[in-house]
This record gives sequence, structure tokens and C-alpha cells, in this order.
Amino acid sequence: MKTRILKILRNAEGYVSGQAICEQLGVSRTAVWKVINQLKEEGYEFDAVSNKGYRIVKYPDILTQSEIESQLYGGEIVKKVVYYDKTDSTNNRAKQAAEEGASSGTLFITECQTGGRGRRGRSWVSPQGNGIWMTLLLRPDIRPDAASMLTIVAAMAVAGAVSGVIGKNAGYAGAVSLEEQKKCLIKWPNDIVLGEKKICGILTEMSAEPEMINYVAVGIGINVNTENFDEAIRDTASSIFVQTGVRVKRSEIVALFAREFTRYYESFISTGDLSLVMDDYNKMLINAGRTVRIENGGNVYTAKAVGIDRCGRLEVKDENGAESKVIAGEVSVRGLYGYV
Ligand code: BTX
Repeated sequence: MKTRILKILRNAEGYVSGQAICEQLGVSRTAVWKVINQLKEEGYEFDAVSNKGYRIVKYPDILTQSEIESQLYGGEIVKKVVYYDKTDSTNNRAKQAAEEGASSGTLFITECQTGGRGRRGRSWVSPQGNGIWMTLLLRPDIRPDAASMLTIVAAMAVAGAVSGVIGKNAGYAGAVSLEEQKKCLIKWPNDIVLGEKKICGILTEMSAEPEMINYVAVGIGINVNTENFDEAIRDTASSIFVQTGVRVKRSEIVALFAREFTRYYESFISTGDLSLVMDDYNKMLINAGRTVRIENGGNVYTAKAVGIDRCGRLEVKDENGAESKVIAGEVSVRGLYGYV
């Protein structure tokens, strides 16, 4: 009920009377009043005028189930949000819930991770209060070898959502120019970069049988309002706040992510590959046209990145013009002079 009341208030043009909410939801005045009080405790601020009703004048920067679900329109792949004040890793929560039968489209999200994980056993710094640490559980009807493409789909959705929210808040002084601020880009295959620094990483984990996926857990970490970074990651990591100078509401990014993800995911599922979305991806690809250093085991070489193909492989051209394709997970791609 909290989500439904929040949704009514959020979408209203002006004031909404307690009576109107009661009638719409078929609940008592006391029940509405109780929910309004709970919302106040969570940090929502109301303007209450007699004979007119309630209006929300300030939204807190929180990631609770109602805060996020009240911003979904209903057609998204994200169907349900499960929120934790603190947990070790939302990927662990998603995997455990998946084993217990949780349904596709459940999003696990937390304020703080005590054991955030990156790829290949690396750790992911996930402090309290300033980032988005979330995992989307999916049960797609695709071949297990196509699942890695979901990471690319998720990266596009994050880049789209971050660009969208930044665009909405544009017009301030930040570390990067206004033009650049709007361009949240992707470093192949799935690091999200803003102003040439990493603001998001994605860790996709899967449980599958040879021909069938049980579930996929797409874990996404986004540095939103982080101001300081640990020594170890200071050179490469950044946040939306550091790059743009603006504090965005994290739930807005999550809601827009849910919308963007749905769009790309449906295209992906309809063909089982990236053929319908690769043009969009290649427009977001920061490596495109740049020379990258490719490390494939002991074999290190430089080549110019062209773009991805419909399977998510990076097409590169060496100095003699010979083309080859690089597969994510097998190699590491770096810029010549730094992270990108
Ligand atoms: P990755 O292996 O690409 O990146 C991990 C590396 O990135 C680390 O070794 C470190 O150098 C750097 N790093 C660590 N923390 C941060 C940070 N907050 N910002 C920028 N750079 C950082 C990327 O792995 C996959 C990350 C997925 C994180 C999400 S959060 C929700 C879900 N739960 C979970 O445990 N992991 C995922």
C-alpha cells in the first residue's frame, strides 16, 4: 500500500486529498495517515493543507522498495524490488533467492555492501549512502552461451540511464564540460565511464545446464554521489557527482535503468543476439576509433577498436589493416595512456 500511495502522490499535479486516496485504494483514512507518517519517518517531506490534502515537497535519496517501485510504470522487466539496509553482496542475495525460487525480474538492492565483488575474484568498494549496488535476477529463455551478452545489454541501460538523469539535471559546473557530461560511455565490454573514469562495473553470474539457463544474476555497481575514493582506485574510479558537480537521486537512476534495460533486453531476446542494439552500443563505445592495447595471455599488441559485432565481440584493426575479433573475458583491453 505504501508504494501505491507514494505513486499517487508522486504522479499528482498538485495536492491529493486523504479522501481521494482512500477512495482510490479502498482503504481507511487511518491507514492512509499511518503510511504518510511512515513516509515522513523515511525522510519524505509533505505540505499538508486543510481542504486540499497532501503534496510531497521533498524526496529523500533512498533506495527502498516503495521509493523505486513507485517510479516504475509497470511494463518494465523489473517487477519487484527487494531492499536491504546492508548485505554482503546483492549478487549473493539474488543467487540465494534464485535457488529458493525467486522470479525473474526481481531486483535486489542495498545501501551498503560489506563484501562487494568484482570480476575474477576482485573486490568492489560499496560504501554506505552514495552508490547503487543492485542485482537483477533474470531467467531468460536463451542459450547459456548467449548470457554474457546480457552484460552488454545492462551496460547500455546503465549508460542510457546515467546520461538521461544527467541530461535532466544539466546546466551546472563540474569537472567535465556540459557536452561531455551528457555522454556517459562504455569501455568495452561493460565498464561505464564518465569523463574517462570508471563510474560503474557489472558482474554477471549464471547457473545453467548445458542447454538451459536456470538464472542469471546481473550485478551492477554505480558510484553516484561518492566524493572520495580509496587510494587503490583513485586514479581510475569516479562518480557522477565528482564528474558533474550535481547530486542526483539514486532511485531516479534505478527507475530509468529499469526502463532502458527493458527496451534493450526485449530487442536482445527477440533475436537472441545484439543485432538490433549493436548500433546503439557502438555509439556509446568510448574505445571506438581509439588505439587499444590488447593483452591476450602473453600476447600483447595494439590495434584500433572499431566496434562490437552481434555477439558482443570487439572488432579491431591492426596497423596493417588486418581485422580480428576480441572476445570479452579472454583478453584485457586498455588504452595506450591510461584506463580508457
Ligand atoms: P571489475 O573486476 O571490472 O572491477 C573491479 C576493480 O575495479 C577492482 O579491482 C578495483 O580496481 C576497481 N574498483 C573497485 N571498487 C570500485 C568502485 N566502487 N568504483 C570504481 N572502481 C572500483 C566490476 O568488476 C564488477 C563490479 C560489480 C559490482 C556490483 S555491486 C552489486 C553487485 N554485487 C556485487 O557483489 N557485485 C555487483
